[in-house]
Amino acid sequence: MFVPAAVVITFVCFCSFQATFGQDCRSRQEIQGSLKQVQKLLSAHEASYLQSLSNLKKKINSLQSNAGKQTTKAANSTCAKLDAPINGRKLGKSHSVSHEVHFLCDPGYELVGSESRVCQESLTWSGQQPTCRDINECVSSPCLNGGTCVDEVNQFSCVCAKGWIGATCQSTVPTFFATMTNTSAATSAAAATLPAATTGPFVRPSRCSIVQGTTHCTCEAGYTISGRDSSTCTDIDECELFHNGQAGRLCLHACINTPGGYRCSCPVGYNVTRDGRSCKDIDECATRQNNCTKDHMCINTYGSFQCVSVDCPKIPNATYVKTSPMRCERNPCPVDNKACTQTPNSFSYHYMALVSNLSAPRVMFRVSALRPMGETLRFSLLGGRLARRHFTVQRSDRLTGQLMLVSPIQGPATVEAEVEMSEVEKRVQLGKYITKITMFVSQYEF
Ligand SMILES: [Ca+2]
Ligand SMILES: [Ca+2]
Repeated sequence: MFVPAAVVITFVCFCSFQATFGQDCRSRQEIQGSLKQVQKLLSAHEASYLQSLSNLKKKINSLQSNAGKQTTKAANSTCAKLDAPINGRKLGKSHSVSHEVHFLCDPGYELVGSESRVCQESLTWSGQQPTCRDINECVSSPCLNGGTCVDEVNQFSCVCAKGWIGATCQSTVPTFFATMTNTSAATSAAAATLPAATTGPFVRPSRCSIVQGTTHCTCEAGYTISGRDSSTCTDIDECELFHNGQAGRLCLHACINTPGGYRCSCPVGYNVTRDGRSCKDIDECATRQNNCTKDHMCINTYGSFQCVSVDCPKIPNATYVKTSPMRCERNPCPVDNKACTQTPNSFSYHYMALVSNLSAPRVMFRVSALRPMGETLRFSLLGGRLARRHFTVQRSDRLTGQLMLVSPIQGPATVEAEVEMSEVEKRVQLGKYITKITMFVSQYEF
């Protein structure tokens, strides 16, 4: 806008200069014509200038008005607080415009209504307030063999047809139960308890009561109504029901069904643990339940124990003496007896108890030199074919070798492995030390 004005002014000055000196100036008419043109131009620019100012003012007003509106909105731009549905949860705490909240139902319930709702510009929520409805677990007809499904929160129960038993009526009632279930129908007296009918330990009368004209019968814990005859409760065979880990194995070893319950049993050599389901080895060595003699050592094993004694090896050219119950050392070799110096300096004995089928690979045993010896230590596996099938020896650091289990051992078994550690300097063997490890592997995986 100011640039054209400057141009105009320059033009006017040029003309007035020429008019003052008057010699080569154009005629007065020409000057007046020019002045009129300049006036026109000025008017046009003035109009344009005013128009721009007016536009600018309008824009400023509009911006001020918008800013005002937004400030008002920010002051209370939240939607009303939403509650979580009963038996459900609400995710998202912000109730501001354009924020979302989500809804979830507890297990066993399904959402009816909007899964998510948005706080809209109008400060109202989109969608409908959801509710959580109990899922009818009976829809999939889970009860087998003519059983009737009863829907409960997050679960169902089956009232089995006569002759069937189990959570989904999947098993037949053993014949000795079936013969005892023919008792009288439920009593009509409200809140009455049936007298004990002619029942065996696996069959009990139910407790029935009438609530609003309907008979409800319940059983003692561990029993279930197994037929249409609701007056009789039959023991639940938990061992059968949880056979092979349908819902996790009940017992680590064996399951025994009992009237109203079950119990677990363990093999000889184990006690049932406090939770009643697992087996714990009996430490016969600690509890004097062993028959090891004085010159033997008792080694506790899984499910049993072993009596062991160390006899020092008889090797030509060398003699060994026991320096501790588990160690034999070679007597000093006579001077210049090279055959003697080639024999092992010592034998150490170790005994380990393992469970059957222990997963591999894993480190079973470490052999370390107590002090730096020679230039190099070499570790190697000695022993029979069985040892080579299951073990390998690796070096784990400069002074340590480790016996690794590389394939699981199926018990019961006794496996021996020998780790030889040799001290070498300038390719000459300075000494070798044997560690014998005997592993007693149990019959079971516990
Ligand atoms: Ca039982
Ligand atoms: Ca034992």
